[in-house]
Amino acid sequence: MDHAADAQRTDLMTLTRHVLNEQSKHPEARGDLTILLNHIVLGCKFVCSAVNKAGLAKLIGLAGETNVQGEEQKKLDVLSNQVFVKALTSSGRTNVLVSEEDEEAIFVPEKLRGRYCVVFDPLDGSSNIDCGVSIGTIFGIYMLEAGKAGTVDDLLKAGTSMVAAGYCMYGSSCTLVLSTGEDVNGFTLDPSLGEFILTHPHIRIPEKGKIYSVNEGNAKNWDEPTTKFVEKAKFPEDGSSPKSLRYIGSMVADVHRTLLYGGIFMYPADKKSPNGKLRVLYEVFPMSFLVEKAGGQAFTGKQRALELVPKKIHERSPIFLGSYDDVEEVKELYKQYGA
Ligand code: AFP
Repeated sequence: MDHAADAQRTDLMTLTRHVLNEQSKHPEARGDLTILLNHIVLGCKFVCSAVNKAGLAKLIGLAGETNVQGEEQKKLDVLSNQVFVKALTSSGRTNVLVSEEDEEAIFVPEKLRGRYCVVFDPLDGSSNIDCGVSIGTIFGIYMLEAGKAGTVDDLLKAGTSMVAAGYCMYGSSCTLVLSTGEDVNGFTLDPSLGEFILTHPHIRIPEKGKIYSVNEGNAKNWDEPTTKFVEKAKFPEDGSSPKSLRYIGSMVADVHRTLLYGGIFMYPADKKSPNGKLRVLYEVFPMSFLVEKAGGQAFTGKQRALELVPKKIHERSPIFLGSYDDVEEVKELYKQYGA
């Protein structure tokens, strides 16, 4: 990035301006998605500010509750969830919400109801909060038929029916990556303006990468295709250079790097967790949507990730996503081992 040139720029493409431009390509659009996205952006700005102040404000620490997955909830998880639920509900554009932090789906009161359903993880990677590692918010958006009161079944659909998805990473800078169905664009929060500015237009994931990203501590329980893929990454049979291993343990940060630099991120099934760890609705689907829109692939070990139809709102699935050729190699291995 040319910082000197950036400082001179006067024509800033803000996220709102970008979304309005996208909206103008659809004359039938009434601006509802734009309004909804503005409320999501507000939630992201609030959480970004809370994450930055967490150490000072003594927000770090256990809230003394556990979430539906039996994991310890941190205060920031609780706060972020409340912020997003309120921001989404008050937008007047949402209908059914599913949050990682709430066991049951949330049905928006009739007077505030709109056409969109939102699935989200308000603060993913929260076990990294205490050591200042990047964490993030992940979201996916579905649209209901006009006038319909939504049900949970409206969300138990293939990921291909999502209309938009994105994430916001709270890292050394606050970056929001969004796709409303066409391309993928990245925006960085300018704290002095309080605006997300387009800094990564038309993100395309390199066709093949030099990085693999996985929790290798689980290797003893992996299936054969995963084991073989990682072995080939370290000891290539074709004389090429070995791949580098990078694993943060925070999906938003690992996927963000994968989108920009290429490579593969995986959370495979293993003997202890046959469905992997990551949740379909608010981790696997939104990230798979973004990776596909950026030219990559996302595979569960059995099928294209976005074609999976979850049976429960908090269902988990194994996931391999990233550069097209790297995921293709995983698919070949699953074919070969008949797994
Ligand atoms: P936490 O929210 O409990 O930190 O989990 C983060 C996460 O859901 C996802 O962001 C990571 O990719 C993955 O779990 C890391 O899992 P492992 O710690 O098992 O590698």
